[in-house]
Amino acid sequence: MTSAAPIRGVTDAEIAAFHRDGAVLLTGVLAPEWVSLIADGLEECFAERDHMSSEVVAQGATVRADQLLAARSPSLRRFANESPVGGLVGSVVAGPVRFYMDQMFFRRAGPMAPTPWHQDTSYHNVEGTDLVRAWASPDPVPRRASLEVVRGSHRWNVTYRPMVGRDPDMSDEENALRMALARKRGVYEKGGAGFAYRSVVMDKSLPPTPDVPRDRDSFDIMGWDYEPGDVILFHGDLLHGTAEGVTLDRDRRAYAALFAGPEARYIKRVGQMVPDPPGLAEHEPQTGQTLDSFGDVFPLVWSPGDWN
Ligand SMILES: O=C(O)CCC(=O)C(=O)O
Repeated sequence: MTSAAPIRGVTDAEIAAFHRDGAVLLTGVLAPEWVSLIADGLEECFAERDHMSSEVVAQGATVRADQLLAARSPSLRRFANESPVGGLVGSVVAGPVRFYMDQMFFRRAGPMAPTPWHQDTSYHNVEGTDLVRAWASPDPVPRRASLEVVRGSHRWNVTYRPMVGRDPDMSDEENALRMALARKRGVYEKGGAGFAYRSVVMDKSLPPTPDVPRDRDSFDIMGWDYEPGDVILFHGDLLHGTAEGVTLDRDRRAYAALFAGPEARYIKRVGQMVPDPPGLAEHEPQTGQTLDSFGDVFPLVWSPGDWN
């Protein structure tokens, strides 16, 4: 499987912007057939929940956040492995790229549940300087509803404590009560937008994530007007989220895949939030192993020379 060529290649200026800011919007890189594949795959997964489907309720609105979609959707498996996104990532890491995992953040039109500010890598048993997220949507997303990032935060050399909004096995009322009690007792620490840390998997050795919504003006926040066919690439350590108090005029169906360059390594995290991809446990992975040790779990999707 090899990542197909994009409509256009990544420019040197875009590569420099990615490394400087931690994120870059690549405009007009995906042909319509790839955009349709994302829409089909997301609708398919939205219609059929699995055991990792969760509804995160925040500020009275809901976002459906599912994990490991390529494992269950042929459309998204094809997109992750064969679309240009793997090669776009390869252009910024300048090395071979493996597909690590994917997620969806699916919202219908109406009040928008904000995404809490976080770093992606702290949620997974992987670390490295060349972990890159590729974010794409079949819907136009205006700047006010954009994925937002703190410019340059991928260089802060810190891993923050990951946060979750709610326990998917509990009702809204139980969750709200549990969070209120836990905060009172100091078990959870409040994050932005009513999100909280979950004590069972909380790694107290990691510093709390900054409350970006509260101190918004003190951060250098970037966002974009996004059109279908664009791809946002951002570094796995970059602090990102979405703004609060937004109402969506139309659906905002987002697909985000995490890709790994050759430096990425397995790390057993105390605070791992997202289960390892299927098949990894059988390898009995050890902290420090590079991902090429698990080639059947993390397929190679692009190598230098494939199309650039
Ligand atoms: O699109 C969103 O709301 C959040 C995306 C995100 O957090 C991610 O891709 O890691």
